[in-house]
This record gives sequence, structure tokens and C-alpha cells, in this order.
Amino acid sequence: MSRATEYLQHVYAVIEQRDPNQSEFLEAIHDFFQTMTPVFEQHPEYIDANILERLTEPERVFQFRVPWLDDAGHAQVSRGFRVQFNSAIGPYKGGLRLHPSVNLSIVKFLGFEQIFKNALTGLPIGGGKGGADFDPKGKSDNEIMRFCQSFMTELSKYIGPDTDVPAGDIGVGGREIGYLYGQYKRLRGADRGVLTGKGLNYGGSLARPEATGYGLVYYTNEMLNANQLSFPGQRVIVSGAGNVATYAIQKVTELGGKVITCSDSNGYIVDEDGIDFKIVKQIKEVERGRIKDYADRVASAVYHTGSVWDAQLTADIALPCATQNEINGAQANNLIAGGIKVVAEGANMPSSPEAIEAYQAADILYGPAKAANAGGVAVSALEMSQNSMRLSWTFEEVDNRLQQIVQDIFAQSVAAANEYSVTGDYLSGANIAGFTKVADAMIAQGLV
Ligand code: NDP
Ligand code: 2IT
Repeated sequence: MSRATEYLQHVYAVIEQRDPNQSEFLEAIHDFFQTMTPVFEQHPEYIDANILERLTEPERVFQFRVPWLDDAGHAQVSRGFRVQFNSAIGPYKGGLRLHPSVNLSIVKFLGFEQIFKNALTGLPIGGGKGGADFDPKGKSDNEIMRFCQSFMTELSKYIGPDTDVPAGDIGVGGREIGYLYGQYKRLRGADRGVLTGKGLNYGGSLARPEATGYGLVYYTNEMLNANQLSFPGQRVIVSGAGNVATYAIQKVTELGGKVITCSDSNGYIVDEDGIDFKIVKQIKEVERGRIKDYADRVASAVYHTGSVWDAQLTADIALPCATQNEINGAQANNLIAGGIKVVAEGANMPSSPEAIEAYQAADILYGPAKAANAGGVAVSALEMSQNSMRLSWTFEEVDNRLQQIVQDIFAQSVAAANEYSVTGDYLSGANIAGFTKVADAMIAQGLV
């Protein structure tokens, strides 16, 4: 066994022994380590620095009680988290997730991925993530507000525009960021740079709501073009119906592709005429309804319960935009049987390890989350820049910068894959390009 392989196995065993029950975190580490052998073979100095044990241990983890009153006047208690994973290249940056499944394993997997994603953007941001096991579904605006105020009462002690800058993720959009910012301001004073994804009338950036979905489609377009393909005429399966999915659907349609599905955790819509993103946006963002409602409004649409990944559809491109491990190995094989040639991840870690193996065995063009969905956090960093300058750029200016950043991420991934003789492997390319930036910054800063 080579020294590199031995080192990777040793560090994995250390992490597994420390946190045997953190399955999502271990999965993210496993996926990442699988691509690292060539780097450690060529650069034993990273082994000498024991860089992987350092990188996989968060700099700091907060877990806290979040008490809040429901509309019936009952005291409820949620569990809040913030993981400040790595500050080698800038303040901790990453979203907050509100979903009943949130636990330390999920927040750590997301924080770990965020480190390398943020490094790939080329902007000065470190990696962090947070959230709570609060379930926003079915809650009134007042309940959401009271929860956010209580959550921020504790979180405000740990964040700041130059230390840690949260944003949205599942269950956290413009409404929640507004309540969180309002409470931060009451406790610590106005400082717009402390959160991103803010409303346009109090320091938000144009194109931030669109950025993750648009960035995903720009990234997919880069993959297509590099392989003599393009969007016009392609049939696209999208999962999810939230922030990322909605704007991915809009941009695919604009570029000439046809999105035939969207979904939520109960079921999915198939619309052979092409999903209309405006109706999805109205249902999910304005009415806060269920995706089933889409079929009541659109004659060509059919609603099915269950997972869209179990539908036997014929399509060319899959864009998972819901959640982690939404595609298992059997479902990946379904996609391949249905003619899928490209998978690009809007969600974080939507493909299980078995699904990734299936893509690789079938030579699918595979765009991993940390590269494909980096557009969101990139525009968050542009929001921070605009807040510091006290200026706002136009939609077009932000969108142009986003396109440039995404093109650059793709180019870096391709270059890293070529350098380490894994040409065409965009997963390895993204991991290696992100890793070397962070590892080199850490080593330059001494034993951190
Ligand atoms: P939203 O809360 O806006 O939407 C989430 C969507 O995914 C909803 O349709 C939701 O359905 C569905 N979903 C969530 N959990 C599950 C589940 N367990 N099973 C099936 N469907 C599920 O979140 P976002 O669109 O912001 O986030 C989607 C993904 O994109 C996440 O993985 C997130 O980490 C990632 N991401 C988000 C970024 C952002 O800027 N917002 C940036 C980069 C990545 P339901 O309503 O039924 O729960
Ligand atoms: O996963 C992600 O990159 C996000 N949820 C966005 C983070 C951010 O700080 O904009």
C-alpha cells in the first residue's frame, strides 16, 4: 500500500472512531478522500503536515437551546447549531438550515463541503454551516418570527461581518433572513454584512435569490459545451421546488432546455409541456403550498406521490435540487436506463456513494455539488462586498460576475483533473482544486 493510501485510511479511521454515528459527515469525508490519493502521492508534504486530520476537525462547534412560544402559547424547544469549520481563507461563510432532520452530523457534512466550495469561488470566504431541527412547515409567520428571534439571540454572540456570515439553506429564505437580521440589529446594532440573502431594501444583493439555480445551470452549460453538447432540445429532470430548483428551472428554460419535473418531499409533477417556474414560485414562495397544487392549475401536468427518482422517465440531464442522498444506486441506474447523460448537483450531496459509482461506471458527465451549486455562496460573497462598499450593483453586473465565477470554477476543476491525470473527472477536479487552496493557506499560517 502506498504511503498516500495508508495516510488516507488512517485519517478516515481516526474520524470514524471519534464520531461513529455521524453518517452524513462520514459519507462526505469518504467521498472526498476517494479523490485525494493522487494529491498525496505527488505531495507528501501534506502528509508530513497531517493536513487531513486538521481539516476534518471543525475549528469550533456551537450547540444551543432555542426556546420559542407557539401560537397556542406553549413553550417549545429546538436544538440550534453553528459549526465554524475553517477560516483559512476568510470569515466562516455558509447557510442556516431549518429542517426536522438537522443534527450535528448534517451540519458538519454541510460545513465540510462548504470549505472547498467557498475556496473554489476565488473569493475570501472560509467554511461554516448552521441550523436547527425546527420544522417550518405549517408554522405561522409569527411562530417563524419568534423562532428566528430566539435562534439569533444565541447565534448573535458568535457571528459578525468579519468573523462568520450566515445565509439561507433549506427552510431559510428571505422571510427568515429578515427576522434574523432584525433581531441581530436589536442586540448588536446595525451591521448589514453579518448576514447575506437580505431583502433588497435593507442591503441585499440583486440576483442572490436566483444565484444558486442560475449558477447550477451555468455550470451545467460549461460541462455541456466542453463535451460538444448544449441545452436546446434537452429534456431535464429537476427535483425540489424550493429556491434552487425554481431558478434552475427558469434558466434551463431560458437556454432552450425543457424541464419536465419538479418535486417536494411528498411527490412530484411531470409536465410534458415544460414546467413553468412562475407557477412553482407562486405556489412555494408566495402561497407556501405543496407542489401537488401545480397539477390543479396546469392541464398538462400530472402529480404522483413518491420520489421523482423512482419515475421511469426518458431524459438527458438530471439536476437534483432537494436534499442529501435523494438518489440511491438503484435510482441512479434508473436514470441511466432512461438516457441521462449529465448529472449536476444543485443540492448538497444529493447522490449517495452508490449513485456516484453508477454515474462513473456509465461515463455520465457528473458535476459535483461543491462546484455546481457554488453560485449561491459566490453571490453571497458579492453581497458582502457591496455591503462593505455601501454600493449596489445592477442585476446585470452581479449576473455577469456570477457567470465569470462559475466559468472559472469549471476551468479550475478541469485544470486540476488534467494535472493529476484524471481528465474529465469533475468530482476529483473540484475536490483537488478546492483542497489545495485551503491546505496551502493553512500551512502558510503555521500549525492551525
Ligand atoms: P428550500 O427550502 O427552498 O427547498 C427545498 C426543497 O427540497 C423543497 O421542495 C423541499 O420539499 C425539498 N426537500 C427538502 N428536504 C427533502 C427531503 N428530505 N426529501 C424530499 N424533498 C426534500 O431549499 P433550497 O432550495 O435553498 O435548498 C435545496 C438544496 O440546495 C439543499 O441541499 C441546499 O443545501 C442546497 N443549496 C442551497 C443553496 C441556497 O443558496 N439556498 C446554495 C447551495 C446549495 P418540502 O417542502 O416537502 O420539504
Ligand atoms: O450550501 C450553500 O452554499 C448555501 N446554502 C449558501 C451559503 C451562503 O452563504 O450563501
